[in-house]
Order: sequence, then C-alpha cells, then structure tokens
Amino acid sequence: MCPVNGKLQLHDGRTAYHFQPAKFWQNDPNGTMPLLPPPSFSFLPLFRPLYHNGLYHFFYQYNPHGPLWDTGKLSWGHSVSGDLVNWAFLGTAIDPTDPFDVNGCWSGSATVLPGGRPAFLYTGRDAGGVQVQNVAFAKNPLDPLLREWEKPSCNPIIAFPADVVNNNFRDPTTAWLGRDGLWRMVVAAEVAGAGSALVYRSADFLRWERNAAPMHSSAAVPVLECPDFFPVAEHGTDGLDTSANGAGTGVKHVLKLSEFDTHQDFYMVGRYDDEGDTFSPEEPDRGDNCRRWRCLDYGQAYAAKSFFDARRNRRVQWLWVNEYDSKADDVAKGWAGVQAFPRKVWLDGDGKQLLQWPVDEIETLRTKRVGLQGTEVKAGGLHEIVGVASSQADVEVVFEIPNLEDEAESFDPDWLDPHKLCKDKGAASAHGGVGPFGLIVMASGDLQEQTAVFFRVFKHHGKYKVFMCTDLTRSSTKADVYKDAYGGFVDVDIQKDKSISLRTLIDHSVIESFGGGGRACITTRVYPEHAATSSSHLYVFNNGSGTVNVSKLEAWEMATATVNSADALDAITRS
Ligand code: DQQ
Repeated sequence: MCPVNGKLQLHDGRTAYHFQPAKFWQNDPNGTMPLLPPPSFSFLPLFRPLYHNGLYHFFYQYNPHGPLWDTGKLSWGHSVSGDLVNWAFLGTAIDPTDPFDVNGCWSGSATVLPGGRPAFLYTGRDAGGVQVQNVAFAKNPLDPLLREWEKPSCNPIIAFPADVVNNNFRDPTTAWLGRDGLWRMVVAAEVAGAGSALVYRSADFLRWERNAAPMHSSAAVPVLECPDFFPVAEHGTDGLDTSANGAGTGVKHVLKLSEFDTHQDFYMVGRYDDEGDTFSPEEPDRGDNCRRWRCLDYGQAYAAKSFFDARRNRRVQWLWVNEYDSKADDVAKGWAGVQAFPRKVWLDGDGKQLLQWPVDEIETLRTKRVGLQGTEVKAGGLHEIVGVASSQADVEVVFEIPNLEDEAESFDPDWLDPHKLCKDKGAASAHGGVGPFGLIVMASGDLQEQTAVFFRVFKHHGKYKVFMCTDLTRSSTKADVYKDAYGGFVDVDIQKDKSISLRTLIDHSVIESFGGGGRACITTRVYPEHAATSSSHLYVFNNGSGTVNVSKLEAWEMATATVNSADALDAITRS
C-alpha cells in the first residue's frame, strides 16, 4: 500500500471496468450463458424482479484459496450480470471434491440443453492427477441464480484415452447438435505427439464416443488447449447458435486453438461438414501449424471462449489476461487475473478474418468526453489529450495518411516475425517513414513511463503492410515486471482507405487495443509506478517522416463498474 496525500491507497493495478475477482486467482473463461426468462415465468410474479431482463452467468477458472494458480485447487468461479458490465460474485459452481476431479476442476464449457437445462462439460484431474472429461448439471434449472450443480456418478464420461500422451487431454468445447440429432464436442489432446482436436459424439450427453478422425491434428504444435468451435454468418454481424449449420447456406465455422508454448490463440475460418465432422480451412496455404493461422490477440490474452448471446443475437467472446508482475506482487495484492472486456465477434466481409469489438454495453460507462477533429500531427509531433482522466478511458481515433506512397519504407522479409519487428522497429522513440504513429498511454508527466500503441506502414511488392504494436518496454520503471513489445499485421487495404482506426481501452493495468476496426487486437498489462501517486497522461504521437492527420479522435473518461463486490447481487438482479 502506498501513502497518498497522507492517506493509504491501494495501488495494485486493479481495474475499474474489466472483469476481475474481488480476491484470489482467476484464469480461463469457461462457460457463459444468457439465461432467458422462460415464457411461463411471466405468470409467476414472485420471480419477476429477479428475472426481469434475464441474467448472464459467467463461469471461469478460480482458485478460492489464494491469489496464485494452484494445479489441484481450481474450482469454477461463478458471477452474474444483467449487462456484461456490472457483476455479482456468487462463489464457486463446482469444486474439486470427487474422485474424478479431486485434483482440480479444469477448463470446459457450458451448454444449455433443449428444454433449458444448463450443463457443464469440463476436465477433471482425478485422484491420480490424470485428465478426464466430466459433466455437471444445474440442480434446479428454474433457480435464476443457478447456485447448485450436481455431478452424476457416471463421471468421468470420458476416460483418459490409451493413445494420448503426456497427460494432455483437456478443455471440452460447448457442445453442438449435428443434423443427425447427436451432440458433438471437441477436446484438445496430444495424440502420439500431435496436437489434436478430437471430436466426440453422444445421443444423451452422458455416453460419448470418439470419432476415428480428429477435426485437426498437427505434429508441429503438440500441446493445444481450450479449443473453441462455432458458426459465423457469412454476411452481416449477427451471431449464430452454436448448433447452427449448413455449409453453402451462408454459414461458415471458426476453429480456435490455444497454443501452449506461445500462450497465444490462433484461429481459422473454414467450412464444416457434420457428416464426418470435418473442417476445411478457407486458407489452406497457411498449413496445419496453427502458429501460422490468424492470431486472435497479439498481446497477453489467452484461452478465448465464445458464447451465443440469444438476447442480442450476437456471438460474444471472453479472453483471459494474466498478470505480468511477480508472484510476490500477486500475493501482496491478494488477487490475480482479469478478463478482456467481452467482445462481439463476427466475420469480416473478406470471409477470412474475424472482427472483434467491445460489446456496446461498454458505452454506458462513458462519462466526460473530449475530442479532436482534423488535427495535423507533423513529423516528431506529440499532442497531449487533456480533459479526461486517462487512466480509465475509452479512446477512438482515425488517422489519415496523406503521403502513403511517398513516405512508406520498403519492407524487409526478415521482419516477418512481428514480435521481432515490434522490438527492433518499435518504440515510440524509433523514427520511420509512415509511422510509428499512434497513442502514448499511461504516461508519467516526464514520459519516463509510457506505453505506445502504434502503427507503421511498409511497402512490399507494390502493396502495403500495416504493422501494429504495443510497446511495453518503457511502461514501468519497476524492475520485476515483464515488459515486452507485442505486435502483428493488420489485414486492411490501406491503399484504398488512406486511413486506419485505433480504439484503445485504458483501464489502469489493462491496455486493450483494436486496430483497423477490430481486425487486429493487442491486449496487455502495465504496472507503471507513477500511477500510485499521480495521474497519467495521454498523447497522440507521430515519429514518421511525414504528417498524419487525426481526422477524428474521441476520448471518454469511464465510470467505475461494479465488478464482483460482495453486495452487488441485489442491484444486479433487479436492474
Ligand atoms: N488452464 C486450465 C486448463 C487449460 C489451461 C487449468 C489453459 O484446463 O488447459 O486452469 O490456460
């Protein structure tokens, strides 16, 4: 705790509007479901106040015993919300209490069965620490808070398979129904050294049989985790129920895999055929090494899990964002782990990439606004945005690049590794042709501490490559904090647009950025020391050789959401 103006103030990187536990450890998002009021409930006035608008139930990996990840102690945390912004913590939904999960209730998913019965599929670590798949059901589906869950005695529903190695068999997806009326789910597994997405089928959700062929398998990446498999509409931004199908009828599918080594999530859009549960990627030239697929978030976000939000006809995705300070810091803070702000995801018009954007309920938190319009930022320019408390802000900016052809530097194919490129050519202090230009956030008054989120545009074989980076190397003067630079390419036609947009959510220790309308995302954690005693600064900067124009910038100060405080339940269930 740091003394501020003679008072003690907790400065521990807590966020104001991102999902985080009040105390203890949190990691992967597991299941989410919007619980809609069944029509009959309108005849039961007693339930009405609780059910008025229905509730979102969010389940996630949680250690109810302390602020560190602990293999054997993980439970599923449970929180509810009426708007995906304000949350009440309900405790744990399932705990490691049975022989089939006594060493940890690990990741999985939620599925709402026909008739409205909520179910979990999850990985248990059994008495010998072996990974098996289990099921749990809501004891009383009519309880609006779904407080009690039961694990049938037939667990595990899937034992550890003989051909799986290294105890890598985990994280079942939300189940979907095929046209034959059978359930399917995907489980990540290491089969004879190949990272695989195994498909299981079931008629009754209890007895599951493995397909002979996996949906995906590659020896290039042996350890996969947290798969997600879901349909997307070919046109428009609406989401689809997880069981929606019909190749050739406006539905494509997305296979997302979390890659253990890089701790990054990769996905591919493709066509799914439920006959043999095959998935054919739209971009087969990227191969089966998922590290060459499209990256969901280039930053420190992992283990994404989406759900279909029937209340708003959209698909919403969560992503876990770990801590990058020391374990000792986490113990001192008493908590660890946040979730990226829930994102709506849909298919881009190019049919190949996803667009990700914070759900629009975030706008209910916007308070004071400042803006710029048609502001030139010359080479070397630094323009401060004043008038909002910028450590808790939502910033949207559009940069126009008038001299793209003249200023863009040639791209060197050696720079294809975005991480390296970000480090070598990154940093707000570097000078280039078109860029670096972007935002400097969470900066101390003397700029000793600063995080730059920026673009740089290169010319390559008559086309342009747009690079986006979040440089954390100067984010904090503290020594025991991991400070890297994260980046990737934004798949946009900058030659046509001559402009690029950036949205950045700044929330104390979280910097979450969306480049090119959500085509590239970078979510990171920062721990600046100045934030304990003084306010942070926000700038637009340009270190390119030519001018860039800020055609529009809007920055909103954000209100503080109610996130998992003990007394929030009444307000949330009655909203
Ligand atoms: N975290 C869970 C596993 C999963 C990993 C355990 C991914 O089930 O594979 O907390 O972060």
